[in-house]
This record gives sequence, structure tokens and C-alpha cells, in this order.
Amino acid sequence: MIGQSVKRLEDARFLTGSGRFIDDLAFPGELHCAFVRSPHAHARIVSIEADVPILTGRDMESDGIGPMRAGWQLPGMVEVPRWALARDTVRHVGEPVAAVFAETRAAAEDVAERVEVEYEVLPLVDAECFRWSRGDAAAVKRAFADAPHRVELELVNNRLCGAAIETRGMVAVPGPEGLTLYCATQTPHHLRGSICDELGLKEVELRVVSPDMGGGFGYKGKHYPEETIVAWAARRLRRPVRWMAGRRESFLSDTQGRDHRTRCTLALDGDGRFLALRVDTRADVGAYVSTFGAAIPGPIYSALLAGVYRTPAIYVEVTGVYSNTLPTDAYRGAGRPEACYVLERLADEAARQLGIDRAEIRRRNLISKEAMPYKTPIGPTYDSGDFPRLLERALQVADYAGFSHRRKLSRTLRGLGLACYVESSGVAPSRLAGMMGARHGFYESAQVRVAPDGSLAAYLGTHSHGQGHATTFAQIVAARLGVPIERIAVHEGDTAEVPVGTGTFGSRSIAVGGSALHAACEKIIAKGKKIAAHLLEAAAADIEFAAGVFRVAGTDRKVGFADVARAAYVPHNYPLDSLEPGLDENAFYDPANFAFSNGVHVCEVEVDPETGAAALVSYHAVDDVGTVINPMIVEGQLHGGLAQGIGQVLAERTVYEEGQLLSASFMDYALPRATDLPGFVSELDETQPCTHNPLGAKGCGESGAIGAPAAVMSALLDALAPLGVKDLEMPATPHRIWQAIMRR
Ligand code: MCN
Repeated sequence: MIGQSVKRLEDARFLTGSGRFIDDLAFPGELHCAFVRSPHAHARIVSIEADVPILTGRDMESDGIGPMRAGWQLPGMVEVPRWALARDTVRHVGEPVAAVFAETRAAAEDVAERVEVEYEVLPLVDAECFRWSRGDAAAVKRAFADAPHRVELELVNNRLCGAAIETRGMVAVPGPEGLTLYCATQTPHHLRGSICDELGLKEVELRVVSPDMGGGFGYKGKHYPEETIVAWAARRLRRPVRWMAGRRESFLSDTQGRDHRTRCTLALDGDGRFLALRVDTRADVGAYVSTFGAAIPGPIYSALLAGVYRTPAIYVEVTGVYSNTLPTDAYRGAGRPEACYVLERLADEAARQLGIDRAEIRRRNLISKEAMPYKTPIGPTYDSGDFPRLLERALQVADYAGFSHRRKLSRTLRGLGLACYVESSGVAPSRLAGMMGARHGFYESAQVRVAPDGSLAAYLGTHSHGQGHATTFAQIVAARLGVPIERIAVHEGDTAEVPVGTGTFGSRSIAVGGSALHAACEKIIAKGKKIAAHLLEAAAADIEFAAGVFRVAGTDRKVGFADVARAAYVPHNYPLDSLEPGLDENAFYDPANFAFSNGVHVCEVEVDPETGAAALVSYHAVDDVGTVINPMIVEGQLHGGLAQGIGQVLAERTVYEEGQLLSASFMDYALPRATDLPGFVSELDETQPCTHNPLGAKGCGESGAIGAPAAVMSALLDALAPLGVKDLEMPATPHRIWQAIMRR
């Protein structure tokens, strides 16, 4: 079962239209909510007038509703109070100012348009939110003083929008036992905690259900004002309240990703060996610090600035700044693509300036397999990985040696790019997260309930919104317990079924959730052995378990898993004096470390110098995601990540002018289309499993988005090098490429 490309068990349901998304749920007496949102980037609210009942921040205040708090509090961080409905001041376009309700969505939207808000416009703000540093500034200074070479770059990591097929939405349903919030979220348990804090509810009074969800990409794992407002309004109005974002409303209300400006300098010796790295990043957190808004540019990004390289001295300083824009938060990759982009742009630029081949300069600096576990000078310790092997393999599968020939044959400008990355998947050890300001724990929980007929249900705190958990988690149970996969059901996303959990983000579900599931299976086996020992009249220590059969070691006396299950629930012949009936086990897992997935991506582009249009002609990826549970699903995850990474480097750009969002529709915000993407060639290297989780698995959900921007930019700059172009900014749109050619 482990390592098999089992077809996705969930797809029959999705392909036959039997999925249950927020819009498929209906409750009697529903009210539709619409929001009056600020048209100004920064303003004081002078008055709000309406000819119908509405709810405002003042109503929330009189009900004692608390502020929304960031999920991570970095030392010295200044947190601007954030109220779900603005009280006096609005700080970004799209901020909710009032909520209105009607029997239909259209009627609610009409009412919202009739609400008159008077504002006093204020100047835009640019203020410091936090400063975060890592590494040894003095050591870096010393190394720079003696270094024969220095390479310096200024880089922009463009701001991105999430664009899931299903927009954010929710329905809050009040009932005699409490409130149920059906909400498309990646983190139902975190959301329950946040809303209870704000509304003053006990966690047992709020059930959060996240049903099927049409994509999340990180941004649906964060806590939003609409969630608090809808939950509060349903209790206040004693009716179910529904809100579903329109597409333009999504642009104006979903958190956005990236947005870094970085100055970075690499010191090298005469042979191109890295001596020291200094990185200064200005990260825009937007108008408020969102849930992971400080963690991503601070602890998460900075921790990966050693990358796959042996740089002895590193110092990074990140300044988080406020602006009158939507908050930034997780977007597939979340801090890791930014770190990879810095390092790979520097490696390429160093190769260019020192006249060393781009693969060769990497070869000279990669951390070797023998050096594992490798403690980086900025904190993390990588447990496993064979970076040099992956580089050589990627060069081989992409036919690096044959590139100059392909370039000669090309009638346009052809370039090859490469990028190496390492990522911190499997977020995260709670202990480390706590040291760095997290308010939550990062364990995962899993329960395995065996039914009397030996069929099984697994309950996890993670949430699948495209990742195929119903299949891969069933594979893990099937492999360990020897039960046919059709007899295993996987449940996620309901706090009534799974009392505590963390959720799906940071490519953590397999490494953390899968490990918790594995641990629960071990407990089932341990108890099953005791039951089997009784049935077989042997000592529990003599019972072996394999392939669904309990056997007395060295004999042919055996009993099957289903018979043990039946004995547990029909305990006629059962050691009731020493063992509880039932076969139902719960396990928690908190990882000792991140799981360091890594890989090398090589791609080729062709650029038309007349128009600046770039086409990706090939993309080869060799990735180490540790032990692979389902190669087909992993490949699909890699492809999705690559599409998003390629979108970032070639097309996607969020544009604000004077605080107004100019890219507020798909007419202005360019998502990559299938025709923009080449056929991906993906290879998985399983030789270096994760050493600290029982599956040996590392995450794969973000890998593509991490490697792709750097790899494609490397190829574009290589293609344009003969024309003397040395720099390009993401997204490298045809217009920007054409301008770079004209400016050279
Ligand atoms: N897997 C495996 N073997 C491995 C690693 C993973 O078989 N060695 C399988 C897992 O069992 C799981 C899938 O691959 O079915 C992804 O696992 P993992 O890497 O643990 O990532 P998560 O399930 O935690 O998903 C989160 C990740 C993130 S952070 C974003 S953002 C993202 C992504 O997944 N958003 C997605 N992939 C997405 N895919 C879809 N369709 N939609 C999104 O919103």
C-alpha cells in the first residue's frame, strides 16, 4: 500500500457532483449577509446611516466582542488592534464597516449599497511592525572584510493573490446546544479557538465544520473578520446566517502572499565558495498582522536562508512594515519560495561574475550527505538529504550537457535555468514554534475507530481540500493494519468528530497527521495483540502481527483482524477483568523537527526578442519528499505547486496605487493557464527518508511553488544574457522582458 499509486477514493464523489461544499448546504430560515466595505485605504468613520437595520462595529463593541489577534507575537511586535467590523478607523480598501442581512443574497447586496458611510480620509501609513534577526552579524562582517568577491542584488518578491475555485464562504447556525459554523477553512480547530476568544464562548459551545472545499492554498487557513461577524450575527439574530464571497470581494478581502523587498550580499572566495551572506528584507504585513502574518516573513523565511549551501556565516534582518493594503499571510510556499529566490539569484549572479558554470558553483557549495545531520548557522538542523546527488540527477534528466546544442538550434533566445531548494515542511515542532512567538501548538491528532465488523474509520485534525487525504491516509492504515482499503473511511474537518487538532498548512498533513495516524494504528495493534493472546490462549508477548493476522510466533495458530474486532465488541470470550472492551485508539504526534523536503529543478525557456513573450519549453524536477505514500498524488501536488510558482514568475502581480487595489479581477490579475505550462517531468528520490517520523515522509504540497520562481527566472536571465540583460523583476511579463531588452 505504501508507494502505490492508488486511484483517489474521493474522486468518484467529486466527479459525480456529490461533493458537499458550502453552497450545497441549506438550513431553514437562512439570512444572507452582505458587507459594506471601505472604499478608502485609510480613513476615519464619521457616520454610518441606513434605512434598514444593520450591524456595525459599535454593536460589536456593546456586545463586548474582543479583537482579532495575530497567531504569532514576535518579540517587540507592534500589533494594531483589529476589529472584525471597523470601529473608528478603516485601514485598507475592502475592510468590513457594516453587515446587512436579507432573505436573499441579491437583496442583501442591494441593502448594502444603500448604507451611507461618511469618511474623513487620512494619509497613507508606512510604519514598522516588527524587526526580526537571525545569525551572527559580527561573523558576517569579519568574513566580508577579507572576502575577495562580493555579489550584491536587490530583489522584489511580488505580492500574490490566492485564487481558489471556490471563494471563501460560511453559514453559522445557532441551536439549543450552541453554534455550528460551517466554514471553508483549512484549520477548523484554530478557527474555533479564535472565535471563542472573541465572542467569549466556551470551546464546547462552538462546533466548526469545514466540509469539502474547492482549494485553500494557504490563505483559507487564516482567521478572517467575516467569520467572527457571521458567527456573532447568527447568535444575535437567532437565525442561520450565510455569507459567500463574490470573486471581486475575494480580491478585496482574502489575505495576499509574499511582498518582500530584499537587499542581499554574498561574499565568496576566489574559487566561488560561499563565505558569508547578509540579507535585509522589508516585508509588507499589510494593514493588520494576520494569523501567520508575522511568522512567515520572520521566523519561517529567515530560517531557510542557509538553503542547501554550506555558508559559514549568515545574518538576516527582516523588517515587517505596515501599509494600507490587505494583510499578507500564507500563500503556497509561505516564506520558503522567498528564501529560495534570494539564494538562487545570488548563486547565479556569483557564477556570472566569477565566470563559473552555474551548476559548478552550486556543486562547490552544496551541503554533502555525509554532513547530515547538518546544523545551519542560522538555526535549523537538517536531518537528511543528498543535495549533490539530486543536482547531478536533475542535470542528467534535463540533459544539461546537451543544452548548448539546443540553444544553437533555437530560432529565438533559449535559456536554461536551475534552482535548488530545501523547505521546512511538516510544520512544526510546538516547542520551537512557541519559542518563536506562536500562540498555538502544532501537534496533530488521529483516532482510529474499529467497527465490530473490522471495518475502520480514521479521524484526523487535518483537512483535505484537494490533497487526496482520503486516499493516502487510508493507504497508511491499510499498510499497517492489513485491512483492505475499501474498508477504511477517513474523516476530517469537524470539531465534533475530532475534538482537537491543528489543520492543513505548511505541507504538514503527511509528516505530522500521517505520523499521528501511524501511532494510533500501533496502539490498535498493541491492544489487538492482548485480545488475540486471550483468544489463542497464549502470552501477549508471543503474538506477532502482520498483514492483518495475529499469530502465535513460530506456530500456525492465528486469528484475523476482523475476528479480534468482533471479540472486542462482543466480549463473550474476552479478558474483561484486565482489558476494556472496544477497539478505538487516539494518538497525538508532535514532531521533533521539521521535515526538510528538497529538490533541484531545471527548466528551459524560449523568449521572442520582438515581443518579450516567454514560453516554457521543458521543466524537469527531481524532488526528495522522503518516503512516498502515493506517487500519483505527490506528482499531482508537485504539478499544482509548479503551476503556482510559474504564475508568480511569469504573470501574477498585485498592484496597489495610493492604497487602491488595481488588480481586483481576473482581467487585471493574470493566473497561468494550461497552455502556459509545459509537460512536467518529475522524479522522486526516496533514498533519504525523514529520520524522525515513523513514515520517513516529508511534505510535498508546496515544493513546486518553492523551486519554480527561481528556476524560471534563472532560465529567463540565461536566455537574455546574450543581449546584455542582467536583471529582471517578477513577474517577468512580456512587457517587462521587452523593456529590459530595450533598456540594455
Ligand atoms: N504525500 C505522499 N507522500 C509524501 C508526501 C505527501 O503521498 N511523501 C501525499 C499526502 O498524503 C497528501 C498529499 O501528498 O495526500 C500532500 O501532502 P503534504 O505535503 O503533507 O501536504 P498537505 O496535505 O498538508 O497539504 C498542504 C499543502 C499546502 S501548504 C498548500 S498551500 C496546498 C497544497 O498542499 N494547497 C492546495 N496542495 C494543494 N492542493 C490542492 N488541490 N489545493 C490546495 O489548496
